[in-house]
Amino acid sequence: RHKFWETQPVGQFKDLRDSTLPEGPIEPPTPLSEVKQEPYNLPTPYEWVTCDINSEETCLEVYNLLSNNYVEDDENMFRFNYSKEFLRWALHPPGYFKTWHIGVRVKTSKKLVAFITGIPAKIRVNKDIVTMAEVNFLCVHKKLRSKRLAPVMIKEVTRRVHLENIWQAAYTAGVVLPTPITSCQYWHRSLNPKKLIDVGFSRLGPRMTMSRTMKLYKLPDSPLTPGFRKMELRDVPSVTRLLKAYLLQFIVAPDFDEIDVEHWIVPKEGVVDSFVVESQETHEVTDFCSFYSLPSSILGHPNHTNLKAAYSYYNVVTKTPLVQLMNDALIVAKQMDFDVFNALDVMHNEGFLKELKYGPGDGKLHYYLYNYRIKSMLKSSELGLVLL
Ligand code: YNC
Ligand code: MG
Repeated sequence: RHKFWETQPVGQFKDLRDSTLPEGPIEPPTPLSEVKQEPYNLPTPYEWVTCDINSEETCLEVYNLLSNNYVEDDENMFRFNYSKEFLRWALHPPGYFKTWHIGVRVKTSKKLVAFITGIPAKIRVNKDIVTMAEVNFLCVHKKLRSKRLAPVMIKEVTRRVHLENIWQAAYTAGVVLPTPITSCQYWHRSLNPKKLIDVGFSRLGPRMTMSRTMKLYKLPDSPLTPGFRKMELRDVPSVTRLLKAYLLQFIVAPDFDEIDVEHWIVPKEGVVDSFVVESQETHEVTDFCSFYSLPSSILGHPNHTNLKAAYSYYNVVTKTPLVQLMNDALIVAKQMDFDVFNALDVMHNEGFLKELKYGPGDGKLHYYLYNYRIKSMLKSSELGLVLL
């Protein structure tokens, strides 16, 4: 059934009921001298390249490949449209390896036709902190699909991860592979219901008119929580403390330090936004919320070409009710002209989704670990990890 994945050190479907298998690495690391020194072979028309995302020209080529060939919904109405600034942010975290940004070009024309990336991350699984690669942006040009190029790309990124003495990875996919550590669902909160209905993202509910729908999703003009403000660089220590303490309760979660928080959480215009609640009395930061900006292209619509979507990232409360904080997140996202606010049912998100009028999406997002077995599948609420 899975000619490639059956050969890889991942949890296999046949082992799912076997609770005697130990938690931890499936295969031990091999000595670095035994890691293959040359790249895997590609079909002769193609060559490997390392993509320098700092180069404006290369970044544009990657952007163009993804914006035309990356993930679409099941009905092919929308396609992710990651911005160049977003790609630079996503691929340049602290300690990144430029060799993990891998392209495939046509030898003769130099056209970029495939891409895959890894970035390093410390991920805690139960009590163990494991250095992993987060693998993302696997993309093969539409005209080169179903030629078994993807397994070669995955083997090559694996080889380059091994060369850095890293032996585990985390990744997500919309498809079921051997075997998910958890399967999550996206929920969607309309901010601009008229446009969402016009473009076919959502439908008018039964016995609902457009004006009733617009009233249903109406939000205040500005946030309601006293002390709610945009996060600043000076908030990094307190946000890191809040986030570290919060993430400890999940079975799989990143292990963030201040350097990571400065990269991943501090607002970056058009890419990631974060807000804190500062106590009016003590001036301590007691809560924060964050979301990233990932628009989708609207395929074949006469009037609309782009859907502005915000994605819930990491949110932590210690004083403000979670529903109130996430309502303020909706309010500022609406002010910023987002059309929809999306959230997975991970962490404590189930505590605000229904209350704040999110509706369930179709399709699932499956989370995977490479070369790391866990004892049993997690509930989505036991997962503390959001991948971009
Ligand atoms: C996928 N999304 O099952 P079997 S997510 C992993 N992730 O293998 P071919 C995938 N594997 O089943 P195509 C996959 N999709 O025979 C398919 N596969 O064992 C497997 N789409 O290869 C599939 N981006 O080349 C099968 O398929 C084999 O030409 C078939 O290419 C696939 O980034 C793809 O959805 C996805 O661009 C590139 O369809 C193509 O169809 C495409 O014949 C649109 O491949 C964009 C899209 C995927 C987004 C993502 C995470 C990727 C994780 C990869 C695994 C990383 C493992 C860890 C490595 C480091 C390890 C260390 C240490
Ligand atoms: Mg292929």
